[in-house]
Amino acid sequence: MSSKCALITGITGQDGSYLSEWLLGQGYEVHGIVRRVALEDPEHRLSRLKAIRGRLKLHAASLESYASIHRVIHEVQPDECYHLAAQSFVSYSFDDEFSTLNTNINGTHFLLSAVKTLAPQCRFYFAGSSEMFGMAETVPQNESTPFHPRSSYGISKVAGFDLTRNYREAYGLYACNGILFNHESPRRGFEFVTRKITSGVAAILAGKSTQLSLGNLEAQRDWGHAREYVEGMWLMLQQPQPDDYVIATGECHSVREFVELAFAHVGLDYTRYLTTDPELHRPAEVNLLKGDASKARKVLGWTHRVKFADLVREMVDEDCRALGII
Ligand code: G4F
Repeated sequence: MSSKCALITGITGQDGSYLSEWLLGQGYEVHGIVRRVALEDPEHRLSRLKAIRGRLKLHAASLESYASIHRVIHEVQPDECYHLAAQSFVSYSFDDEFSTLNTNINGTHFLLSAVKTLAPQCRFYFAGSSEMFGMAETVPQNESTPFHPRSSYGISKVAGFDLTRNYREAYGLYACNGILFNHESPRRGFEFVTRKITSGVAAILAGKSTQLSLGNLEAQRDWGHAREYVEGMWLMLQQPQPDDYVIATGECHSVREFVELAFAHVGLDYTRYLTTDPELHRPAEVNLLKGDASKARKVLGWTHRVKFADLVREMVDEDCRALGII
């Protein structure tokens, strides 16, 4: 057991909540950066942290303000910093490129700079993304695959990746990039396709809705379980040397397959409920993402355990349970 201190940005999100639970289980003192509005509306904004809220130390700060980041790093003096916060919804990044780039790039830069100045021994994790590969030249993608991002979100993640690597190389910071492929769970936000599907299935089953409207059904993603992916983040910061790692299952499935399986799990035929809406298609799509996590398996000993079909079923079951229909 450790008595280390960790600081998490994005602690209120899916990954932040699982990572907090994991770190508490390892004996860490866990701090989180949250927006002031979250502290003022805990019922809603801190809902994923409900079970562990009393064991966390939350600090109001904004990734848009260097002064507030500086204050938190100075106060907390973390041993490990997990930078998960971002505008992370790819679709939204097409509507507002400027705020996506500003928040995601400056937020990462502010944090790296504050860590370098005030806590240079702190180990730093940056949440990179498979969206950095975008229109990838090769399948599957690994740490050597060139980036070709297709959205301002993807571009902001490439910038964050480069900043993190540069702080490692230029200033000797122990800084790692995780290149995580899509990871889901019952805690996923409702705007992402997997949760939109599973909550939609539950609503149809409960008689609260009659159809599910989606965009591109043929896009393929490598979907894993978020609870396992946060263990990969932690493992990256426990190595003798900092490095960058792909975390993925190595299996990909289309959105259509996800839909089919989710409906079939509750005995429904998806073709009776599914509609498509051209408005939900993206101006530039990433058609096929499939990760090669062999480096993480070899060096970190990380491997995924939850199978695609089990992930879909768990998400549908949880959404049905929330509506009181199972
Ligand atoms: O669930 P999505 O919105 O996730 P996306 O764009 O792959 O990004 C997620 O994973 C990344 C890791 O690779 C993260 F970096 C990122 O922050 C985020 O967590 O969309 C998945 C696919 C896309 O191809 C999209 O076009 O589903 C397709 N899709 C089809 N209909 C839809 C819909 N996506 C959404 N959100 N809503 C739809 O109605």
